[in-house]
Amino acid sequence: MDTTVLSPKAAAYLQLEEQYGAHNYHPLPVVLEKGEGVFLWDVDGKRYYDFLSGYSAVNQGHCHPAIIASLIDQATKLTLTSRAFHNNLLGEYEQFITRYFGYDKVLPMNTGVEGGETAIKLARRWAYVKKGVPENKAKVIFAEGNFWGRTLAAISASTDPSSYKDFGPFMPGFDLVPYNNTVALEKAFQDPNVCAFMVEPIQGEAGVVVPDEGYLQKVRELCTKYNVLFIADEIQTGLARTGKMLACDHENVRPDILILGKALSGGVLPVSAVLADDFIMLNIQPGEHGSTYGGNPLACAVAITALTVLKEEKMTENAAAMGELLRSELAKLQSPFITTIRGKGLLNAIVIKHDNPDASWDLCLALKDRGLLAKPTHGDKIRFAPPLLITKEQILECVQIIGDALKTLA
Ligand code: IF1
Repeated sequence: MDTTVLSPKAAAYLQLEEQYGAHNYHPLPVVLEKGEGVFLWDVDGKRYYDFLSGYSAVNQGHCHPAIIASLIDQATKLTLTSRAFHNNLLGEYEQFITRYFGYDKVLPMNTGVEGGETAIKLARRWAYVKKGVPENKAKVIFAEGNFWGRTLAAISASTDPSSYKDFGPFMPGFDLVPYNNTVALEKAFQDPNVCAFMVEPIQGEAGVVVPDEGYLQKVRELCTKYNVLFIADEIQTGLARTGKMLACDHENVRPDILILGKALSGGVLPVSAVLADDFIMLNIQPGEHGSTYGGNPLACAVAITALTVLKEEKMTENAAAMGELLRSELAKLQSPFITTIRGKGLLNAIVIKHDNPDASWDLCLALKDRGLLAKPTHGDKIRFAPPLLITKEQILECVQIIGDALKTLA
């Protein structure tokens, strides 16, 4: 039950969206107009801690000054050339990001889902050109519970009816195995036409599902053994979010194809990237893939700074430390309504147990009233993922807010 009383100013904004916008979301009843670091302000000047970070697109904090400075500086010079012509930013960015992550090449795109589509096209092309899979027979394996976007290919891999129902027919050549299950994965790899396994190192949308220690190492071993490309979707887990630069780094595994997005621009504009070595990347010839905005100079300038500040401001280390603190302080609450606290670094979720099916939503409303913004995922899970520059004092204040809000569920 939504107990929110919106100010007339805020209500007017919601009315505009109700009347003129598609109803493809059900946002929390709050209207924001300013963001800085870990904080957001609504149109009435109320301040909130952001515990969603734009679904991990704002790892560096809202409107990070260095990222905004790069945006403004480049915006006054050149924003888009298309790839019909060269520009003075793309090559520098490509060198920067490939050295940063240790791959031969990068294919720059815009949204995360475009990164996923690009990775699958690269894998299929490699299958036909290098692995010898018969044309149109390449298969890609995904894990149940995956989420990699909203395109027809992405929802073709989905096991969530709210993503795929009544959007068929679906993409052929996709198969599913249970997440965190390498026995089922090895069984799927018996098919010689399998060219890739695309997987999130931690499943975000599914509710921050952390696989067993050693899962990623076993995935790496099996992909190598059966000549299957390991595609890591690090769009949500990458870029310091889980307390390592990449979530794959927790197990020291190197995917064959790495997909990045979201915080690659620090939440400033859509920037995604697909990284791979030459034996995969060079199977696509000029004119066979691309996008209008892919690799635009504005995105290149912003992404270089977004990546730089992650290291300069030691956000990986802070995410690891603050994540430990958050989980341990949440556990100390000993709330009867929390059954599980899970996550790595500052990608966390709690699982709520309550007779009221709207308890998670009601808790998020109570958190909002107390100055903290979070949103449920899949009913009973609430993601807690603040920007990675959050301090110890702020974590402790937020746990206080969470503890106070939990009492309203009694
Ligand atoms: C929405 C979810 C999160 C992603 C992973 C690829 C993409 C995403 C692991 C595609 C995008 C976004 C999409 C957004 C909400 C958010 C989300 F709830 F939908 F699933 F984070 F968990 N791989 N996730 O998480 O990237 O094309 O959106 O740039 O669609 O509501 P995109």
